Amino acid sequence: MSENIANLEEQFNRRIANGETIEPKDWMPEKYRKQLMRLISQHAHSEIIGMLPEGNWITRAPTLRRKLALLAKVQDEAGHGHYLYSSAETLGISREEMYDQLLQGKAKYSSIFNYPTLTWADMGMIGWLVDGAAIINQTTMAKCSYGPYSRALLRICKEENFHKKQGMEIIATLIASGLKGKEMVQESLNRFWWPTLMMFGPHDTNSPNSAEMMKWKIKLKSNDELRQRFIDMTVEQALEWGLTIPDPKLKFNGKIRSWETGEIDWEEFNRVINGNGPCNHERMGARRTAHENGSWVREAARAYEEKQRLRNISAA
Ligand code: FAQ
Repeated sequence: MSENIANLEEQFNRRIANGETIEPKDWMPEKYRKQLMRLISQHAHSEIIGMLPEGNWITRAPTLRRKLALLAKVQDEAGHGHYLYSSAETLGISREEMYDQLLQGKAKYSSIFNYPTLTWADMGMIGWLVDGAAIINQTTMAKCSYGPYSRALLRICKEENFHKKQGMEIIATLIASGLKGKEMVQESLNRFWWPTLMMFGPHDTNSPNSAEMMKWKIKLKSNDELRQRFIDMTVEQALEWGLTIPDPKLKFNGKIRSWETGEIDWEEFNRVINGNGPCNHERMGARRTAHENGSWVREAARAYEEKQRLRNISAA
């Protein structure tokens, strides 16, 4: 490493240690840039793919009020994808490159969106559990060292809070509607509980990216710490509703005032993140079709841009 780079790196590390925010034009180590591109683009892809499981229920929402709320939620997720793609672009990667990585299967997106949404209760479950897990992860990362990501997350978390509340309201309404409603909620919880715990990623001891990301304050809490925070909060909510967490090993440890769980099925997790979960092919197929169907919009935008460029040249 040249002396100049070593100096820059030392200054950079000092800024991180002082809790300063790194902005796009600041010097940063190449690996810091690469880790952020990977993280933010995966997050953006998750928001866009994450529209599909709920989008599936827009036409079947039980009332107009529910339809409006669901439609707005799915639109919000598209908006989150856009903030995040813009935030990743500040690191020097284009939106086209990120889409290509997704469509070629080179970029990951959250495992949770590879599970089907079979009943209306799943709309409540996604709001309560999936948005709930996302909020725990993202409110922590909103204090991360990279300015554009941190600012995008602040805004996203405000909206995710609404999403969680509308999910909890769906669940509370179903439970209050009587036995059948509560059975629907329980059946949905049985399917979504373990995949939601997987959203936080592998155990800290098996997480190859964590050490570097924590050193640079991209991640501020580890995968296991965040997962435990989610479990402790959510188990109490489930018990309050009279629901059963589908984990025979679940028990409260009074000494540390925390819930201990059974082990996640890591084989299932690896299958899903490597493209072989229940809906991976369907989700990627839907994205590819949407991308192909949207090609005329991209062509029209490019033609308009070129026309404006030529007009500006002739006016100059
Ligand atoms: N799914 O070394 P680590 C939402 C991969 S948004 C798929 O621990 P890292 C809103 C990981 O990428 C949900 N892949 O990785 C919404 C890495 O692979 P790579 C998305 C996973 O980055 C609600 C490898 O395993 N949220 O829900 C998963 O330090 C409702 C090794 O793992 C975010 O993206 C997984 N669950 O930590 C939308 C938040 N876990 O890249 C619609 C930001 C791990 O080396 C409807 N992301 N992998 O090939 C993060 O906080 C982190 O990326 C983690 C993983 C914690 C997910």
